[in-house]
Amino acid sequence: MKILHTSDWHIGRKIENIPLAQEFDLFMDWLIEVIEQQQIDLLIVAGDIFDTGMPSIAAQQQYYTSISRLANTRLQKIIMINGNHDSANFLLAPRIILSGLKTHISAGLPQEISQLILPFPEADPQVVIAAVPYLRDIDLINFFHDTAEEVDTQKNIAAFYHYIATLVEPFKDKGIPIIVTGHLFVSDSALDQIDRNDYTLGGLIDVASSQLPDVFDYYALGHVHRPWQQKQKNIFYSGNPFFMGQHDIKSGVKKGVFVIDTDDISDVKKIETPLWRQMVTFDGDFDQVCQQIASFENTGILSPAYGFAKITQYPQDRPIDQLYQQLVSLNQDNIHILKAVFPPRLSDSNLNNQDFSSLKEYSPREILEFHLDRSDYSDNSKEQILETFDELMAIYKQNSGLD
Ligand SMILES: [Mn+2]
Repeated sequence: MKILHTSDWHIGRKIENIPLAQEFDLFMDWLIEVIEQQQIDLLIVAGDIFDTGMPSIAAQQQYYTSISRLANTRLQKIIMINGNHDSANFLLAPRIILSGLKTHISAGLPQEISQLILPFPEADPQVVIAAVPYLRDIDLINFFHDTAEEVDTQKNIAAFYHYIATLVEPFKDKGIPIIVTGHLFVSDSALDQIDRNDYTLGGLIDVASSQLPDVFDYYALGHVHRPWQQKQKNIFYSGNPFFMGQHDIKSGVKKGVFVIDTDDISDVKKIETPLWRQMVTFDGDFDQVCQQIASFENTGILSPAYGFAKITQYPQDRPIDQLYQQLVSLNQDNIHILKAVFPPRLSDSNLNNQDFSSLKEYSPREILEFHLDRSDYSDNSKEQILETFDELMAIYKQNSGLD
């Protein structure tokens, strides 16, 4: 029995208002080819199916088209869980129709937790999938009957996985491999501080891998966008299948999916996805960035590549809008500059004296940082203000479909 693990499709995602629909379509073509070539029987999608809880019509169309295409492959079953970006109810609404398309949706906690345990094939199981969805605080509080003072999300998540471990024990005793899913942030030293900030956005609590049970042969996880594995606990993040923004560029790790064979479950294979759309960052003073952009060669399949520029210094006698226009007009066949950040002019004592037309070159966070730098707050307070800001922005983006 062969299983393919992928996650974080973020259907409907846009960067700087440009939809990543073409990238997703190419991914789906590729995925279907891989399913046939590798003779995959089961597909697991570990959450963040959509980018937002109420996806656009175009995103919904892409989702249902993909499911019907996948159902027409050799796959016997598709198991999807919700992520922190998804609305559980939205995913569950068509579940009866989707069950006719080989698709099982696990989103939110059912009344009977044992319903999360899916032996496969049912009559004579060769593998058991414990389809644990994204665990929201409220689900866990209800499940553990916590009072307000007792709430400890970190402890609850770990305890829930230990409870699931007791449910799969009879299968484990028969030597049947157990795969558990999840959409959570397992923190370990391999993830640096920047990643931690990215992944605890939206209020996700980090759980140390040492707190999780040992019984599972494979944790098929979503949430961390970089492919990542922790062998001691069999923890695997497939990551998102293609570049979805600036944070994907810095890791330098190739995107992909994981393939598991129940005949030898410890032998996990990563299959890299092609580089459909290359994304790059340019850093330096204005002339250096111009040169980098002008000499850039696109190695992605789609043209142009997408670029993000961060300018450290620039001629003080020219308006930022003009410099910006110069940047974006360079090498347009190869590279499309989605965003260029210019630091505030040194001559300006505060933002009030700035040419406000250039404010759009800054992210809201950069404007806040600019003000904090000039404030009397302690470093500690500044950090707390920025953290609170990040949390609010994540909630706002999630609810409004921006990002
Ligand atoms: Mn995600």
